[in-house]
Parts: sequence; structure tokens; C-alpha cells
Amino acid sequence: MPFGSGYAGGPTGPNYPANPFPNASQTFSVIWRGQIKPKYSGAYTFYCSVDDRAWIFVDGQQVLHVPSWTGPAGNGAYRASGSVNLNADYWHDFEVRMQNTVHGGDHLRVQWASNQTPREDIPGDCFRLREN
Ligand SMILES: [Ca+2]
Repeated sequence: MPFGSGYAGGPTGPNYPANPFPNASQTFSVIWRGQIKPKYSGAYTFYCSVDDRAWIFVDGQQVLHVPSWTGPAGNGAYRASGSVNLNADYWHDFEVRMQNTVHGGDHLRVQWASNQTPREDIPGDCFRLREN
């Protein structure tokens, strides 16, 4: 599915995240950009809990789209990506996009797991801000 399809003015638009829903007052969108490097190479699964929508990209490829509210983090209410190969010797570009819509609450949590890494929040020493 093309990124953001079905959402008029959604995050495929050139002005994202500015004003994605111009007629709603309690909305906002956020992009977090950085890089991730796991301690062990292998196939990873990403997990996301969000209110209301999220998209996760690794090395420029969309790996997870959460199209609607999942419930709070810690409640078992995560959506999972497919398998994503990560190399422990390489900083992979990583981007999370989030939208909150008309309902007041919001939350976002992103985790990962692999055969050698129990599901966890991505550790701070495996993440850095992108330099460009
Ligand atoms: Ca919300």
C-alpha cells in the first residue's frame, strides 16, 4: 500500500507534518529521524503502539504502518512489522512518523526484537540522531 494512502493531506504530502488535517483543532503530526544499530546482526521485528497512526521506515523503506488506534503501550496492543534485516556494523536510517487525530489522547511506543534480542524498547546506545 502506498505510504499514507487514503488520508487526504496525509504524510505523503509535501508539507507534512505541517497542518495535515486543516479542519481539526486537536491534531498534530511528528517525525522522528535518526539511525539505529543493533548489537547483533539479524532479522528484526518492530512493534508499535500508537494513538492514532504511525509509520516506521528503515533505510528508506516502510516496514510498518499502524492505520488506527492500538490502545496504550504495555497493554499488549502492538502491531508488528515483518522481518527487517539489520547489520550490527552499520547505522541504519530510522524514521517514525506519527499522527494524532481528533480524539484528545495520544501515545507512541516502538520496540524491536530478534532471535538474540528479547523484545525491548530500542536502547539509547543503539540510537543516534542523524547528522544530515
Ligand atoms: Ca488521539
